[in-house]
Amino acid sequence: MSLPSTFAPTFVLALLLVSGCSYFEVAEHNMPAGHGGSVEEMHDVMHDHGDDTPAIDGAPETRITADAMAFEPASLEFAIGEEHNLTLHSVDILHDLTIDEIDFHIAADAGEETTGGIVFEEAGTYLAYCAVPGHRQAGMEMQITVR
Ligand SMILES: [Cu+2]
Repeated sequence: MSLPSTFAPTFVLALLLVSGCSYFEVAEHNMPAGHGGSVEEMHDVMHDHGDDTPAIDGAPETRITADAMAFEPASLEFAIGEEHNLTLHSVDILHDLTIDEIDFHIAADAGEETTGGIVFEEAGTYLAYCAVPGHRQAGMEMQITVR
């Protein structure tokens, strides 16, 4: 008996919640709060492990430029156990630098740079690449030698 009288208010409340929610999302997307959001969204699409690898305090830094589907330099060398920061500077569009074996990932949008720390515990040859769809296939790979 009481079903019709409770159904209507519940339905209206649900509508309000849904419309309130989507309005808030739209407003948030239109906020001029930098363009870091686009990189974060790409992360969510491309990776399930999310955020940039943090930098290591006080470690030496190597700068890497990403431009026109290539990394510069195209190869690097490190010692086993050496703490090092890699800074990725993207010139043209969103790029990232991914090293699967050490779960390393940093991304930089056009004109931005991002720094993340690396430590390799085992000697060998590692392949770093850009995980933005199509970029690795276009040649965005870098060889890292650890000895
Ligand atoms: Cu790229």
